[in-house]
Amino acid sequence: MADKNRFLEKAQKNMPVLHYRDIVPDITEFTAESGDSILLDLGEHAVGHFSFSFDRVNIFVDAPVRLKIKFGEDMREIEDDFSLYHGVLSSTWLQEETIHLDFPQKMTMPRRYACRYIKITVEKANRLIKLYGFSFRSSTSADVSVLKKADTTDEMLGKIDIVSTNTLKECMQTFFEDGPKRDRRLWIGDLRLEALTNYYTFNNLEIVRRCLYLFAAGDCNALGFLPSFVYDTPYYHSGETFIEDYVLLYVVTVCDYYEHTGDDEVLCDLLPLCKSQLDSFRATLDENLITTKQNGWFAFIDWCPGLEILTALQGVYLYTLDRFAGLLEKIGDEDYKKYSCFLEEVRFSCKKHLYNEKKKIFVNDADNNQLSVHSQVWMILGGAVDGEDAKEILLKTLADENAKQPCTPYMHHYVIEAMMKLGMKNEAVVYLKKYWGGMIELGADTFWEAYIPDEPDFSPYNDRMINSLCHAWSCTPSYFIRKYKIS
Ligand code: RAM
Repeated sequence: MADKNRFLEKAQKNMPVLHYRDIVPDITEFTAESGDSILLDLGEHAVGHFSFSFDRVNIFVDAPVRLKIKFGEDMREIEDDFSLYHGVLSSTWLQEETIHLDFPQKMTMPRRYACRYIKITVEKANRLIKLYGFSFRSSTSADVSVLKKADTTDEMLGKIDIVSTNTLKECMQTFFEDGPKRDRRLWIGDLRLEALTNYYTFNNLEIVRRCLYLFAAGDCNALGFLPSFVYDTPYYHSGETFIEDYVLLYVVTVCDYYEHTGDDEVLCDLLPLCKSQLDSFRATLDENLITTKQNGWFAFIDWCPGLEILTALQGVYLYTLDRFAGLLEKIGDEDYKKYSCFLEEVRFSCKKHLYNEKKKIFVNDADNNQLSVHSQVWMILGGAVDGEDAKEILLKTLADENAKQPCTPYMHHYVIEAMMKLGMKNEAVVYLKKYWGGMIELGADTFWEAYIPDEPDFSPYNDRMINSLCHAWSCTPSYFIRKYKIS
C-alpha cells in the first residue's frame, strides 16, 4: 500500500501539460429546418470538445430543437448506420448524440470526441433556425513545436511519418491512451510502442514516467502479475485483465526507458517489480521450461482469429529475459547472472521443444502444429534462431498463404523489429511502405487499430464500426524511420 501511494504520487508529479488549440471548420453558419443536415470537416483528426451556437432566424424558436450530432474519424463512420451495429464491444463507444436545446444558446458538448468529421442533423425544429460559431477545442500533451520533420526524400515515407506522428500526438493526453475514441485507457502493449516512438519525436519523458508509475501502482493478481491496463479518468483504477505478454512487455518498457534516459531514480523504483514479473512468469513454465496455459487469463500477441499463441509468448519471454539481463549487466546488478543463465537454458529448450528440425521452422504440438508469422517473429526476437536461418524462416513464413499472418499494426511492428534485428533493412523498408502506405492510399489521417489489406471490413470485435482509426500501437513507422535513418 505504501508503495502504491508513493507510485501514484510520482505518477501525479509527472502529469504532462495539455496543449489546446481551437480548430474552426470552413463553414461558419448554417440555416436549417427539420430534416436538414450539415457536414463539418476539421481538415485533420482531432481529440477534444465541440461547441457551436444556435439561434432563431426570425420567429422565436417556439419549442425545443432536437439535433443529432455524429462524430467520425473518417467518412465511412459518418455514413455508417449505427443502429445496425452488432459487434462485441459496447455500442456506447459509437460517437453519436441526440440533444435537445430549449432556447438560443452557446452549446459546448460535455463529452470528448475523436474525429475529423462532424455531421449535424436537425431532427426537429418547429421554426427556421441557424447554427453558427462551430469550433473544436483539441488537446494533446505532445508539444508539436519540438517535432522535426523526418529526414527523408521518399514521398511515401514522408507521408507515413506525418500520419504516424499525428497518431501518436492524438493518443498523448494525460497519459498514453490506446485510442482516443476507444478504449481511452492505458494498456501496456500500446504504452511500449508509444514510448518508443515518443523518444524519437516529441520526447516527452514525463508522460512515460507517469505511465510506468501508474502500472507500478496497479493491483497484482494472485500470481503476482501486473494488470495489463489501468484507468486514470476520472480517478485511478487498476484494470481487471491480466495478459501474459503484456506483463513481460512492461519489463521491456522499463529497459527501453532506462536505455533512453539513464534515469536511475525510476529504475531503482521499478527494478523490484520487473524482477517479480519475470519470476512470476517463470512459475508458469513446465519441466521443459515451456510456458503453460493459465486459468482465467490469456496471452494477446495479435488480434488474429484462431491464432495459437504459445510459441510466440515463449518468444516474448526470451526477448524480455534478454533485454532485462542486458540492463542488469549494464548497471552492475549481480542478478544479471541468474537471468542470463536462465535465458540460455530457455533458449535451448525452445530450440529443442518448439522447433521442428525437419521442417526447419517453429511449428509444434503445443500450438497444434499451426504455422504463424507470430511464432517465427518472436522466436527471432528472443534469439532462439539467428542469421541466415532466421531470415529464411521469416521470409518463408511471410510468403506462405497457409501461415497465420499479422492483423494489426502492433504485430507488423514486431515483424519489422525482427527484420531490423537480422539486418534486413531494405526488406523492412519495403514492408513498412507497403503496409502503412496501404492505409495512406485509403486516405488515413491517422493509423488504424487493425488493418488487413484485402479485408477492409476486418474487425477484432465483429463489427468494423467500433474499430479505432487512431490507434497508439500503429504509430511506430516514425520510430523506425528516425532510429534507422531511413531516407
Ligand atoms: C484492445 C485495444 C488495446 C489493446 C488491447 C489488447 O482493447 O485495442 O489497444 O492493447 O486490445
